[in-house]
Amino acid sequence: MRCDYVRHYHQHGFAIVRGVFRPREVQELAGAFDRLYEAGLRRGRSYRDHNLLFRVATDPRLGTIVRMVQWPSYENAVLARYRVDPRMLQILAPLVGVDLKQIINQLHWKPPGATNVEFGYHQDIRSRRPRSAYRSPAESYVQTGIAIDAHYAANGAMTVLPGSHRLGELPLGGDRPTMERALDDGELAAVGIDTTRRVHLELDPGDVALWHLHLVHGSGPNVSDGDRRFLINGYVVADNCDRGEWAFRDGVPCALGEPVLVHYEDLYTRPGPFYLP
Ligand SMILES: O=C(O)CCC(=O)C(=O)O
Repeated sequence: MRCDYVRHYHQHGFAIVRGVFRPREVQELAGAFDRLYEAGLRRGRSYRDHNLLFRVATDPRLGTIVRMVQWPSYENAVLARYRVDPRMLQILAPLVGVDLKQIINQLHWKPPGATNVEFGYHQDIRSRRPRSAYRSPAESYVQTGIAIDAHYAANGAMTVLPGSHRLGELPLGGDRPTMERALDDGELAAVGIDTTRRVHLELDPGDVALWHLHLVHGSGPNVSDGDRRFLINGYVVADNCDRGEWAFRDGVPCALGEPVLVHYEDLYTRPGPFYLP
């Protein structure tokens, strides 16, 4: 595996490792995405069962869409396998070591023509709550994204601001949820970021992107005629995090068991299943 991605990550706050997963493997992942999408449409509403969350939304052009599913790996053997794939560890180890917990396991969809699928500019540090559970977050946490489809500007690729990871935590977008905001250059200008520096992550299926907790990023609508499916897994140095599911202990993959506390605060008092308003 090429090692210059580590230097690129430190310098720019993101990196791309090309061709990690083979076409046959991407096809297997795409099949898992499609089955989960259908399950979300069948439910027709946002739904939670412990950490598993289907986020179903209405798109002005397409009607009911599934925007994302969190923690499908509790139920889906294919996704459970890829979250702890040794190639992911190989990519992560030079950055965060071999004792890792996982705090994000998420599928994102942007169906062709969908507009209600944007992610406003944000830094992932914003979602690391409670902050006391995350020690030395900037050095301890790496977010990864596996492209299932080709990922490019027209289908709503991730848009990143290279070097913005060095700016620390910024008040981007106020309190409004990232998934309810569109990409808005005005928000960048408001925190003093030069909007001309943004770049789209261009990925082929099977490529893995990595980004830093402070990297400013977001993504726009899908104005192409193809799908845009993206598998996101976020890992953290186990010693520096009180939350999350073990992913690798001393480099050995860890299977999921009973759900533990990650983001859903009411896991033990209101585990579900239930529909969300
Ligand atoms: O799928 C996307 O473009 C959103 C990715 C993202 O912003 C995130 O996971 O933080």
